[in-house]
Amino acid sequence: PDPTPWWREAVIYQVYPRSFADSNGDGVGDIRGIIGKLDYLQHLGVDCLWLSPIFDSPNEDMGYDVRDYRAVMEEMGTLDDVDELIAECHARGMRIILDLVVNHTSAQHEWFQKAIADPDGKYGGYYFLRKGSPDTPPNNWRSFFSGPAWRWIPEAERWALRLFAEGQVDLNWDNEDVRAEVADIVTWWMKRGIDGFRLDVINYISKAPGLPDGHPFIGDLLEFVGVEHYFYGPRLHEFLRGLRREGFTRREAPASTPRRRLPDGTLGDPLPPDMIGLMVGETPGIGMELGRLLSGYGRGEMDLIFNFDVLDNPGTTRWHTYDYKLWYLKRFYRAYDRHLSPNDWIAVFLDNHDNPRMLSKFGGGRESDPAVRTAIGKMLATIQLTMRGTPFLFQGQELAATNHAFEDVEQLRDVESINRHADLLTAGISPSDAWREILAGTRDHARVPLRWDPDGGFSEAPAWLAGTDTTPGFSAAEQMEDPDSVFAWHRALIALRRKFRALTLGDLRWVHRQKKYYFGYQRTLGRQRFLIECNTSDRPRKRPHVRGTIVPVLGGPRGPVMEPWEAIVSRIY
Ligand code: ISL
Ligand code: CA
Repeated sequence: PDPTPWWREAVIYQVYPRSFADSNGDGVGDIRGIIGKLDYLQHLGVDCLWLSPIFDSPNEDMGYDVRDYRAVMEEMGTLDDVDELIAECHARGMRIILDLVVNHTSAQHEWFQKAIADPDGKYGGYYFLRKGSPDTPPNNWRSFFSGPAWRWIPEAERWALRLFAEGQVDLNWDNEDVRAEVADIVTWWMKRGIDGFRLDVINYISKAPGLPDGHPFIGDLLEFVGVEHYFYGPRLHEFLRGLRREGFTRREAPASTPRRRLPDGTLGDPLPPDMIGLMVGETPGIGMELGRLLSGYGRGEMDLIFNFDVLDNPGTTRWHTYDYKLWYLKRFYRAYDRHLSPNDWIAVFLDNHDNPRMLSKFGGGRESDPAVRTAIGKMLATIQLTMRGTPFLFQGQELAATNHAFEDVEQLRDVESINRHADLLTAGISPSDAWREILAGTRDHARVPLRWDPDGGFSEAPAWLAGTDTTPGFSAAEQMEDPDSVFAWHRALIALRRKFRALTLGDLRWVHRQKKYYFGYQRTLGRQRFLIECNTSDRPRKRPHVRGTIVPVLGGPRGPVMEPWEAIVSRIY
């Protein structure tokens, strides 16, 4: 049997359901919308979908505030729709994972309602409820979405910990009933056929005993006071191992399994079920070494983690206006490559629903020229889809989606942006400076509807979040027709990965790494050897010499000069 887990060779595609496709014309994306686009995703060639939250929620944070873990958000559809989606993915040889948000629940969750009705009863222990005076929170921790990390609940005369929005109350994982409930939710979905979960802010689940004050200096550096008491808490490893064992390990057969994909591109019989569901950790602030401890090979914890250090150059955050430098990306991956053992694996991502588009961060405005936009889109895709690790594409990357030119905070829907904007104004920042910061970093850039055809095509109604790109040529319909499109390039790269395992499992050797503009490496498996070359600069550059007979398989021809942002994948014989 092949000991390589499927997800090491997979391309995972993140769907933001609210903005993917609207099947019933209410302006909100839904499950049936996704089902209607599975042929598109199969054509692109991705192996697995990850859906951002679809569970019942009051949507204070767009589904990251769950009211019922076993029900589907009304505007997105029904459980039957989800069952059909799972079966339809599997029938196409694709897998599907969901988002599990269990650091906190919605304050409207039944558990929290019971907790505040009887703070000393069973459910009171599910959360962090503290007595005290309504003017003095129990400690100095700050929320990620502004204000203290505590919310006063008058009817219970208690403070409740909430690291995110007011309506997102933190679960107390020290309580074993909470851990059992979460394991149960996972088992329930795995039985329906889900292939795993992405675990939201999973490194925050273990809080330091006694919830001590955060050190103001550490808080200042990291922006959020208190974070050192929960970003890598004392029982984190124990909780993760428990969840893997109790929740993610199959004891019951799933409703369906994906069909095997045969080398010739056709589909075979359904695969036997994976014994353990995929565990992907969203782990803000965790860094390389702690990340290895949370997801290292054979450690019995998670399979993959997201390291967010990749998203911004040192000394900057997404709220700054600056041009992302790709030499940093190279340094980031090189460091990983040196640090990890061959069986350790990471998630390779550049975009997600919480960040501005990398194409715009790197482009710095130059991407308003369609030719530049295409070149940069292809170059970033080349790096992401041939780097060592499992690529996670975010919807729209395959269409070279860029940031949206929002004009006003009224156009935004994200609670983080809206709160932060208000805070900046309260702090006396000028309106234009406040808006510049929000426009640089707002999560809504990534959340505008996917552009299916030149006029939009997401919905017949006005979308819940407005913002359709109008540049000719970049809708899905146009990109699919065009053999030179960024979509076609993604498709070709994904097909190459499937054909040549050197591009997924092969080892990686950097080439001419001291050249700042040149992003070059070889991937080798046995006698299969590939060369990946990118010119990350906006000027033509001399192509460095590489030994061997080099035959381009994507891009090219391979001249002595590299065009600005040129990317080529070649075979070396
Ligand atoms: O945006 C952030 C704070 O400025 C990030 O720290 C972000 O909140 C963090 O990456 C956690 O994100 C995840 O959990 C949040 C949710 O809002 C995000 O959409 C989700 O990806 C709370 O559930
Ligand atoms: Ca809809």
